[in-house]
Parts: sequence; structure tokens; C-alpha cells
Amino acid sequence: MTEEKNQAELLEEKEEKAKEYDASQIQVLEGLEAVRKRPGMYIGSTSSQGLHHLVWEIIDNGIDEALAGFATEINVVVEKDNSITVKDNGRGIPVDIQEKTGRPALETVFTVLHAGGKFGGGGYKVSGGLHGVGASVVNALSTNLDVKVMREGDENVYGMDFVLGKVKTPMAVIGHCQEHEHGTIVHFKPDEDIFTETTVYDIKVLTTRIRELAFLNKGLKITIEDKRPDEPTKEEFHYAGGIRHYVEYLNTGKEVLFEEPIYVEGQQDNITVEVALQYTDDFHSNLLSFTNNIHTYEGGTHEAGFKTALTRVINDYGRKSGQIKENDANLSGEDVREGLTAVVSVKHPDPQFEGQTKTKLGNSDARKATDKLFTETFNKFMLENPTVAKRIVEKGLLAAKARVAAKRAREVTRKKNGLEISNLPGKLADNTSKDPAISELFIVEGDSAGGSAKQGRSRLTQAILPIRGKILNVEKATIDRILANEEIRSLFTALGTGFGEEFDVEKANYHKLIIMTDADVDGAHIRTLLLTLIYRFMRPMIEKGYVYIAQPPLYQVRQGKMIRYIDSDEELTEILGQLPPSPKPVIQRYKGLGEMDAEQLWETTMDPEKRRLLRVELSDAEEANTVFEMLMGDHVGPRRQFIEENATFVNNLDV
Ligand code: TSJ
Repeated sequence: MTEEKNQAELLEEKEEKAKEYDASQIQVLEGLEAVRKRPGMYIGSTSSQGLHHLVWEIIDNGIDEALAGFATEINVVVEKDNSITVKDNGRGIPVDIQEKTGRPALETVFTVLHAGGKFGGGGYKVSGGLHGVGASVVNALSTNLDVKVMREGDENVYGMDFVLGKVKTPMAVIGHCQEHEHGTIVHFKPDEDIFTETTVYDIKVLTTRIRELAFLNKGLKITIEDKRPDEPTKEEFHYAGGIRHYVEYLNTGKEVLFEEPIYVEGQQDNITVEVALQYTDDFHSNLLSFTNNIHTYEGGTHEAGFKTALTRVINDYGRKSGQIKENDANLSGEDVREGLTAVVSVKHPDPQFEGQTKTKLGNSDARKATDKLFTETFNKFMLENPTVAKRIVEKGLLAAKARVAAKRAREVTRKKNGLEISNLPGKLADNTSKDPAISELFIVEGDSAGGSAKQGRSRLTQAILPIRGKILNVEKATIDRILANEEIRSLFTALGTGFGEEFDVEKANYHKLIIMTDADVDGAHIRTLLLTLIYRFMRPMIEKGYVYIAQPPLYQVRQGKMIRYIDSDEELTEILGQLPPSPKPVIQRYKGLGEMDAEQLWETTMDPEKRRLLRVELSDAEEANTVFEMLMGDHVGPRRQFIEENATFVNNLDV
């Protein structure tokens, strides 16, 4: 009797399982379809950025394995066909059959949305908190994906592959390895039908982020190899000191107040906090914060906790040392951050991201943890290193003095010939519309190009502000000098936003600020100076997406009545190859904007119907800022080479 019932029960269970399996398969297919239908919902966009996002999704899994203490190395390869291979030396994705689905865990990871890290229990997933949608999304957006797994104590190599996210070959033993070998290898090729803009990986974008990931995860070795060039390249990033090295890297070429960055590491309430900092002789601060390896551009609680603690500890020390006198006011946060380069990195089990771009940490426990842990160590550091401590306070005192002086200077300047809209700079050719939404301000290098631009423009929507030569390097100037600079004053006056604490992006007279410089080294240099100015003093303009770079062509090719404008040497070769041999094409190389007449400038660079503008993103401007010292240093040779290699630090195409 009991026997029979058991039989019946077993049968029922089996049927139940089959139903569950069918249901889960339907879910899988629906899930994949949803991803392919609205890829943007899962990876942000299908632009170049989305394309690179696929790599981050896959790498994140390897980083999780490293953070869990099982992987020490991740290797990334860009293959000749722009497919990607990522490998780690972790435990290998589990291959056992799961109770619930009756399928190998490995299959589930690549076919079920959000399946990553949900099995096995233990350790939390800390990387990719923002976008961690996982391997199945990458799979769904790849024409083909294959994975190989080696598990410790198992001499089998397991493999399976997928086409457009669906299983092509179920998991099978595909080879053998040594018993002690372990790890995961994923290879995928992004689908051209999804990434219609481009499927070409940018090695610079990959390298920059991989370097950053290596800084943020100390001890983890990450390599990046590009097999596409005739001579493949390979770089290795491995920083035992983690963000200490990051700070040193950010300060490359700068004069520092003390050699070794100050470093804090600790844990509280399951939150790991790391801070590294160093002071330079700069007037600005460079503070980067991260949560679970994600750059929190908008800051948040961890950053706030750090800032509060920094200000408090320095003031406390300054009072005790007698440097800040009894009747003096405390140093402000800005004062103590002058010249500061710092990286704050927290790892949080349940990060809440807020803000316009979801890059602002909201968890209040992160504020507490960062404040407390940083205060303890930094206090101790100040007491044990009185020479350095005094220097830090001294720097803050100088900043406070300059702040008071600048305020006075600003008040005087405003009264004299003020930063007021009523008093527009003489060189500005304003547009006639007063609607900021359709108004564009072109900042044009050189008076001659400025003249052509004024003639060629659409008067209703386009304003022209010519600037001459190199503008002031705001990294190396005090606020009062910056405010006294005519080019900079003109720009702020035209823009109408006010300056400094009064800056209000809502008052901007133009919703497009377009930098138009020559397509050469000097042009790139001027663009960098402008970007740095904007990054430092008009940052909300970038955050709003108001800042653009114009792209003048390099060549004009004429053949009979046909005229074409061309942007690169490669394109030129290609076009020349396609043209019929006669009549002989006439090629003009533009050395600068000044060589184009008004009509040509309009047609190639300003006409909203034809031009291609690049929108500047915060990360681009930030990069311009961090590499600044290299550009401004005394060694002209490397600088020139650097600018040439990095003449475009913008990768987001926009019209
Ligand atoms: F290498 C890689 F980055 F391409 C990559 C690595 C890609 C993907 C999709 C996954 C991985 C990966 C996953 N590396 N290591 C793991 N580990 C696990 O999935 C794993 C292994 C064992 C256990 C366990 O509890 O025993 C749990 C997990 C999550």
C-alpha cells in the first residue's frame, strides 16, 4: 500500500517536474526575446557603449569570482573578427544538473535572465551592482557564444555553445585537462543586427576600463590582448597596491606634497572601504569614487562621509598644532580639498544607486562606515607624520586665503565690467533666437575661421565666439587669474550661467556648446584646454549633454562637379580607389578651419543636416582632465605624441 502510494507520488512528482521544465523553457525563450526586442533596457544602448557593455557583463563574472577569493587572473582577448574571449582561473561555472530545471547550471547561467550567482549560496555578488544583468543578456545579443569550463578535481573539459542565445550544442565533455586545472572561458561575437552602429571594439576603451578594474581590485591580474593588428598587442595590469597605485597614476607628472599616498582599508557592517589620497601643488581636487567597481560620478554617501571626515580631521589637527588660530574660522571642505587627489572605493552588499544617471550611492550605512574608518586611520596618520600633517593644514590655509581674495576680486570684476548678459563680449556674434533649446554657441579657434563661421552660419540658431590661440590653462591658475582672463570671461558672459558658486546651468543661453578647432595637434590641445575649463567650471553643461565637438573634415576631393569631404587617410584611400580614373581628382588637404571659406565651413561642419557632432561625456572630459599634466608638462616630445594618439577622446556619435 505505502509502496503503491510512493509510486504514484513519484509519478506525480515527475510530471510536475516536466511541467516546471516546460514552463522554465518558455520563460527562457520569452526572456531572450525580450532582450533582443529591447536591448537598450538591458545594456543601456546599442551604440558603441552597449557593444562594450557586453564585455563588462562577462568580465564582471570573473571579477566576482576573484572577489570571492577563487580567481587571481582574468584574460581578455579581442579576436581578429571583433569577437571577444574572456577567461578566468576560478572554480569554473558549476556543471551539475539543477534540481529545479533538470538542466546543467552552466546552461541556466547563459539562458535564464538574472541567473548569475543565484545558485551555490554563500558570498554576495558585489561587482556590477548597477548593470549586473549577466551572461544570458550577452548570449541573447551574440550571433554565437561558446563556453568552456574546467572544475578542480575533474579531468573533463565541459563545453557548450549557443546561437542567438539558444542552445546549439548541449553541454558535453569536449576534452580533458589536468586534475588541478580550473577556470571558465567565454567567447562571444556581438550580433551585427543588434549593434547596427558598430561592432568594432575600441581597444582604448577596453584598456582604460580594464586598467581601472585592476586598480580597484588589488592583486587581481588582468590582461588585454588585441589580435586584430598585424602585430598583436598585449598589456598586463596587476597592482598589489590597488587604489594607492591609482592615485599615483592620476598624479603622474605632478608635484606631490608627500611621496606615499595615504591609504585606508577597513570593514564595517559588511561594507569594505578603501581610500587612497595624496596632495599635489594643484589648485583643484580630483576625487573619484566607486561602489562595487562602478564609478559613482554623482558621488553619494561614501563620498560625503569621506569629505566630512577629511575636513574634520584636518581642522582638528590644525587647531591642536596651533596653525589655525583661536579666532580663525574653520577651513572649508573646498579649502582642504585643494590639490587633493583621492580615490574612494567601497564594496557594498546591497548598493542603492540614485541620481540622474544612477551613479550616486544612497546607502547611509556607507557614509557611516567611510567616515568612521577613514577618520580613525587618517587621524593616526596625522599624529604620526607631523611634517606632512602641517603641510596639509598649510595648504588648506593658503586655499582659504585665496578663496577670500577671489571673492573680493569677483565682486570687483562683476561691478566693473561684469559677467552680465547685458554686457556681451564684443567678439561674440550672437544668434537672433532667444530660445536656448535651439541656440548653439560655436567656440571657434582663430579669428579667420571665426570670420568664416560668422558668415556661413544660420543666424537664427548659431552664435559664434572666436577665441585666439591657446586659452589659459585653468589647472595651473588661481581663481582670480581665471576670472581675469578675457577669453574665459567672454565664454561665461555669452553663456549667461554665472560663475563658481553662482553657476546655474538653467540659465544657459545655449543648449549646445560646440567646440570647433582644427583637426591637428594644436587644435586637439586647445580642445583639451577648453574641455578642462568646462569640466572644472561648467560641469553641469556636460552632465546635461550640452557640450559637443565639431568634426571638420581633413580632405576635399573634387572630380568634375563631384565634391566630397573626407575625415581620414583610410577613407581617402578607399574613395580614391573607387573613383573612375578620369578626370584626375583634385585633392585638397585642409590644414585648418581657416582654409575653408564660409560656404565650405557651413556645409562640412556647421549645417545641422549634414554635420556630425560628437557629444562630450563626463568620462571623456574627466580623461582630458586626468591626462592634463602630461599635456602641460615640460617634455614636448611625449606630449605631442600623446595628443596625436588621443586626438579624439570622444566616442559617442551624436547629431
Ligand atoms: F571568465 C569569464 F569572465 F568569462 C566568466 C567567468 C564568465 C562567466 C559567465 C562566468 C565566470 C565565472 C563563474 N567564473 N567563475 C564562476 N564561478 C561560478 O559560477 C561558481 C562556481 C562555484 C560555485 C560554488 O558555490 O561552488 C559558485 C559559483 C557562482
